[in-house]
Amino acid sequence: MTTRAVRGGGVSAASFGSLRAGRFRLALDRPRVMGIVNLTPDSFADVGRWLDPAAAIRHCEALCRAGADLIDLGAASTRPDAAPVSAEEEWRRLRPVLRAALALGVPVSVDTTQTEVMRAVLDEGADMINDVHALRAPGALALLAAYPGVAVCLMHMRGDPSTMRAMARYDDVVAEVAGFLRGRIDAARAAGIGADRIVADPGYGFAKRPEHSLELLERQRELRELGVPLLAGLSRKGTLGAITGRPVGERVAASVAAAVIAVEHGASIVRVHDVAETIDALKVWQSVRAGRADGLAPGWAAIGLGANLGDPAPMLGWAVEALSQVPGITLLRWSSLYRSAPVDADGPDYLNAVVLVRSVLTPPELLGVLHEVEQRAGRVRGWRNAPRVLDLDLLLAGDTVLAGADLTLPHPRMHQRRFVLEPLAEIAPDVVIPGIGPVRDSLAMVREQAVQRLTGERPWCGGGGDRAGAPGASGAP
Ligand code: HH2
Repeated sequence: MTTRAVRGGGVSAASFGSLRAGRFRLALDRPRVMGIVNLTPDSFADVGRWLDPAAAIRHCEALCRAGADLIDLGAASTRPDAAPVSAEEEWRRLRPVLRAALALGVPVSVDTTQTEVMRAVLDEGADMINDVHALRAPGALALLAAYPGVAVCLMHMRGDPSTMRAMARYDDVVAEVAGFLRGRIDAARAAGIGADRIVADPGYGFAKRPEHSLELLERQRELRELGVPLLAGLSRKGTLGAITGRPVGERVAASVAAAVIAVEHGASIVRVHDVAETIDALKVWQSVRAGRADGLAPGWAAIGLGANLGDPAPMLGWAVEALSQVPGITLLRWSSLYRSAPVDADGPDYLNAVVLVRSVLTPPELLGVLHEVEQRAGRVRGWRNAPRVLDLDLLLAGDTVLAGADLTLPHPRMHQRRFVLEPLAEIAPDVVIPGIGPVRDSLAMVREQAVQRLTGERPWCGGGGDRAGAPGASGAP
C-alpha cells in the first residue's frame, strides 16, 4: 500500500447539505440512488436491452417506481474498446427517452462527453450532465456555466475507451485521482459553476485495474476532502467479476455490496443498474447508521393531519396509530389538536394536528403510505377543498426541495396556513421551511387566522408529545 496523500475521516456524510440539479434540489441527508439506463447496442452490462425507446422509457418508469432518486441516460458506451458514436447518433438515441424521462418527477442526468450533445439535452431540460471526461471537451465548461442550475458529475479517467487500459499505472492511485479531480473542480469553479452543482467520481474501472479500484474504494472517504459530494459507480463492473468470478449478468449481489461499501466510505450518490435491490440494502445500512452519533441526519418528515367529517378526533387518533405501525416509520412527536373553520369552503370545522416521524422511506414512498391510510379511512377524493374524513399531507421531508408532478416539497401552501404552522411550531419550534424560512416567521404572518388549540381532546397519548429518543423540542429534528 502506498502513503496516504489526502487526509481522510472526520467528515460526516451529512455535511454536504444538498445538490442543485436542474428543476430539483436533492437533499444529501441520506444516500441517493441513480438508476442507469443505457440506450446503446453495446453497453457492457445490458447489451442492447434498452435500444428501443419504448422499452427504455418503460425501464425508466420501472426504476422510478423502484425508488430511483435520479435517472442517468447514456447513449454511447464507455466500456473498454467501445466504438465512438457521432453526436447526431447519440442525440437521436437520447431524444425520445429524455423527453419522456423528464416527466417522471426525478432529476434526469445524461451521461455524455460531447459538447454538442450536452447542448441539445440541456436545451431539452436535462437536470444533470454526467461526464466521464470531466468537462474536458472544448466548450464544455463554458456551456455548463451558461446553464446555472444544472448539476455536473466530474469523473476521473485517463485516455478514452480504446486507450484507457494501457494507462492504468499509478504510484498512489488515491492521490493521483484526487489531484486530477481537484484540478477539474477548480476549472469548473473558475468557469462559474458553483460548488453546490458539482459531484466528483473516482471513475471505478476507468483506466484502473481491479487493485486500483479496490484501493480507491477502501480509501474513498479521503476524496471527501475535495469539498463536493461523491458519486460512485461500481455496478456490475469488471472488478466485481474479478472478485467473484461471475459473468456480468450474475453480479447483482456483488454490486449491491459494493454500493453499500461505497456509501459507508463516503459516497452520497451510487450509480447502479439494480435500483430496487440497492435501495433495500441501503435502507438496512441507513437504519443502523441513523442511530449512530456521527451518522446521517435521521430521515425525518412532518405530516399534517386534518378531518372535518364524521368523528374527526378519533379518526386523527386512528391515523396516527396507523402511521406508527407502517414498517420503516417511527413516530417521534405529535402535536395537540387544533380547531379551525374550513378555508375557502363551507362545512363543519376541521380538526388538525402535525406529527414528526423518522422514516427510511423516500418522500414519494411516504406519500404513497399517506394515500393508503387515507383510503383505509374511507376518503373519497372529491373537488378541491371538499370536506373529508381524513386528509394527510406530507409537509416536509428533511430539507428536501422537490417540484415533481405528484409531490411538491415543502408542501406549497403550508406556510400560509395557521392550522398547519401552529401544531408544527408546537412540536418543532425551530424548524426551518426550506426556501421560506423559520416556521415562527411564517406563523407571525398568519396570526389573524382563527385557530383554537384544544386541550381537552386526547385522541392519542396526551395533548402533544414526544417519544423516548426523539430529538429535543428546542432543536430542528
Ligand atoms: N460508469 C460507466 C458509465 N458512466 N459515469 C460515472 N459518473 N461513473 C461511472 O462509474 C460510470 C459512468 C460504465 O457503466 P455503464 O454505463 O453501465 O456501461 P457502458 O459505459 O458500457 O454503457
